[in-house]
Amino acid sequence: MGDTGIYRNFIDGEWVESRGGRTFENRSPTDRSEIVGLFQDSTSADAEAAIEAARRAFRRWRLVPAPKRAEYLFRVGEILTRRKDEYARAMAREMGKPVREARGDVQEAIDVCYHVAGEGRRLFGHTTPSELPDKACFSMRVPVGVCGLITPWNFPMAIPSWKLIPALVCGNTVVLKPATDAPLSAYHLVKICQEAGLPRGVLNFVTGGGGEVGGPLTRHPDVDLVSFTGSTDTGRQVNLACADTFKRVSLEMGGKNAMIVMDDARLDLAVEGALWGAFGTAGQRCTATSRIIVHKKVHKEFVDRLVQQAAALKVGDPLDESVAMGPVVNESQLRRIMEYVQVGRDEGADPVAGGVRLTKAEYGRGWFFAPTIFTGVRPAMRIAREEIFGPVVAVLAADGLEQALEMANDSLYGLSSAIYTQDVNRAFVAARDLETGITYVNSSTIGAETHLPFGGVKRTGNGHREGAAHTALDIFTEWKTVYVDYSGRLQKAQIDTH
Ligand code: UN1
Repeated sequence: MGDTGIYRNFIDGEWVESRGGRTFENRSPTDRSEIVGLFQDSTSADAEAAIEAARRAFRRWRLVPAPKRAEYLFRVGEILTRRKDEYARAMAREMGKPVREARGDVQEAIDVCYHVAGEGRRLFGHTTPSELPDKACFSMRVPVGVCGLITPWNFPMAIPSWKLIPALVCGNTVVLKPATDAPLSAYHLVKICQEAGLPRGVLNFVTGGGGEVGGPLTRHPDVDLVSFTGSTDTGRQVNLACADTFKRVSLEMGGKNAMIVMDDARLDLAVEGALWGAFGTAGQRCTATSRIIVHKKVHKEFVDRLVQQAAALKVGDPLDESVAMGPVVNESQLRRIMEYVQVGRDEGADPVAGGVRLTKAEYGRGWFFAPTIFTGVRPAMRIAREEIFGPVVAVLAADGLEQALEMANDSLYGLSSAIYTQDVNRAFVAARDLETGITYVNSSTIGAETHLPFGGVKRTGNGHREGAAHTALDIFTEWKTVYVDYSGRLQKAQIDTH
């Protein structure tokens, strides 16, 4: 950080200003008059310098033994643990999630560091017998190269860590571009990596817009891999841009996650799960519960209880420990949410809770929207199909498990799903048949743990699974196959078998 709250880029081990000399403001969504910091509004020349630094550093970093690489990451976890509260508060200020949830975000990054640091002593490959005598063969993981990581604002420390920490343990070097709505949390992560002694150029940090910074990351021939989390529209652009130079691409995109509530469900659990699933992080999670499919027999009771509890949620300053829901991240998100609420009304759905922007008293200084519940939603309605990314949930009615599953699967997306039931048979059928990358039983659609594969099917992703799980290693390594012939025989003696 500079003297007046100016945060710089981190390129080749130095904190530097953008070559273009421009900055942008990071303002609090809770109080628009509050500037959290000024960040570099970088140009493509900055991004290119970062890519070149990462390319140079790759030559040495790939040769550092993985257990040694892991030691840096373990130290990052230790420093993060000490600063958890400080960083959680900064996060709450910059993007509006309640500080209790922000602690969970930092904790995810800590969990990733500790889990992945252990991976430095595994990174297992495969050995297998050769067809030939006196010949060994094995395959091992090798790094991919320079990774461009493009990260969102909703989990501004957790998601950068999901990508960064596995990338580094595998021996890659990185250029990280955080979302302009929440660059401070990513800055903290980078700062700690520097403190942990990571060699220069291994991690580079460039803030700024998608065009100037994201563009070069997706097009530059020296970037080997791009990992992106964000909207499906931007993901498509990233994918198309990366196709030109055949980059490896990992995409985590939208969701329209359904929770099924059966007639035998424990309604106390289901209502509480729905509340946090729908309104946690103001509904701005890709795993947020945005559809609730309720068995007709319990529909009325479930909705009554949900509406009552939603009305009791305390909305306000995310730094207040008793607040359950903060503002949404920015004005354009707020407008989008308001548009969708209008769409829902026009489609004939019934807004039984919320549906309005909150503007009274201190709400007027930020981007607050009331927890909103629509009932009478039919599967064809846009509010049942499109990702809103705000505190808006659509309730649909079903007359049994089969219909509920059909409705849940009637979506372009496939990230997370949930079923509330006391019937073990129904639970297993749902776990098998819900077309999503993650399914919860008697727990909401949110709350993924970092050491399990995270990702979705259909238009949510492109087949990869991120997080700290072994599947992240598949993203950040290439397989190298090695044959060692120790027979001393001429090749022609083997020719008839190959
Ligand atoms: C996301 O919303 O992009 O599942 C990630 C969860 C979190 C991760 C969400 N642990 O709620």
